[in-house]
Amino acid sequence: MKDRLKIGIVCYPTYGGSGVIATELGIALSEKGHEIHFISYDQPFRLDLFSEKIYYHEVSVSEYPLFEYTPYELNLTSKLVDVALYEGLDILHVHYAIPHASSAVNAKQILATHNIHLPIVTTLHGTDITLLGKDKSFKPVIEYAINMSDAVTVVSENLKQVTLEYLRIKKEIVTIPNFIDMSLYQKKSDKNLRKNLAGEKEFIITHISNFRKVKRVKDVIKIFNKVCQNKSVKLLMIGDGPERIKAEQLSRVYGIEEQVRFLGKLRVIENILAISDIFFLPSETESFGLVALEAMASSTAVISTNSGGLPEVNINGKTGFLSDVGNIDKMANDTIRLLSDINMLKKFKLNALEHANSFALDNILPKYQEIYKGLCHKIKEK
Ligand code: GMT
Repeated sequence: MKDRLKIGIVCYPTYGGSGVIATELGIALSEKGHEIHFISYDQPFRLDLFSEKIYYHEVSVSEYPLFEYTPYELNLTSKLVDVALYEGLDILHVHYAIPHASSAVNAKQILATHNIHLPIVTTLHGTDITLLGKDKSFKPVIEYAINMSDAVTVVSENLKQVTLEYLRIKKEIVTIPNFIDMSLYQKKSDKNLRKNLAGEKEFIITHISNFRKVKRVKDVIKIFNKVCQNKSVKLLMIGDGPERIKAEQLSRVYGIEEQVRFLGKLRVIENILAISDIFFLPSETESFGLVALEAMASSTAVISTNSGGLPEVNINGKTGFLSDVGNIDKMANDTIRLLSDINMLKKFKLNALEHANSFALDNILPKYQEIYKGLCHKIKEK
């Protein structure tokens, strides 16, 4: 088998964990000498560097008067066939079940008619199973795409259990937790930035998400409102999405709008996390919670729900506190408790950094490389 592979990576380019993981995986693999071909409908938002080992192929969508709904999946399938044929891909790694895994399976079948056998690795990230997998109108396609993939990985033990519970899966599912490039997150706290965003004696609480319903951003404001009555605090809200307006309105209703800053979709979050004391993630469900890991890698304690894979990331009573979904009082009380005991807060921040270290890129990357190697060996044997 070749040491340096040509790897196609399909991901969503938008603000979200699966795109971040796919992009950082591709960058890390390119640094190990592999040639990476990203395929998406837009440049992945964290892919902002030039490297001779990284290529980006944009999927353009065909407009046709007959199409009331544009069949993106078919454009993607054709693009995958094209890139695989002309770039000579050794492996295709798709992030998110639909339409990425289903298009990849289609492309694989088309390529087989050209006598090309392209192994497909599918990584499930969460909502593709916890939301879409439960939806009858997608379920057969998701099951088929997973079962027809050559290898399937999930980002947490919880997601593995949920996938096996909801879907009829015949394939082995391997858990490879999300990872983090620790070197990016150990920035020193920028005093000027801190001074611009909060008073000297104020603690900084941060929330970062795509502001979808599943993130329960109104809960962020509700928890913060209770904390505000006890402690001197600022809340930094990073990201954007459908629920932002509701969160803004709620902060006005509570009269705490001066205490809350909505900073929009920042591409760089490390410097904000470096000045944060506590990170809020009160999600309805979270297969892993990559953003909590990013906060922890920046020595920030986490107040989160206990749903999905979050307990695998945020260790209750050690790196932060966990609560049932919607338990605003407990999340607020836990925050006040932490902010009232500086020694405890310091200890939690250190624990958070230490636990984040166990998800360091160098520990996780070989797990993906092993899967690629195994599949390429199989193809050679055929
Ligand atoms: O959370 C989102 O809405 C974005 C979503 C995505 O697909 O980008 O995130 C999912 O994948 C991340 C990376 O594996 C996980 O860390 C998130 O927990 C997961 N989100 C959910 O399960 C809601």
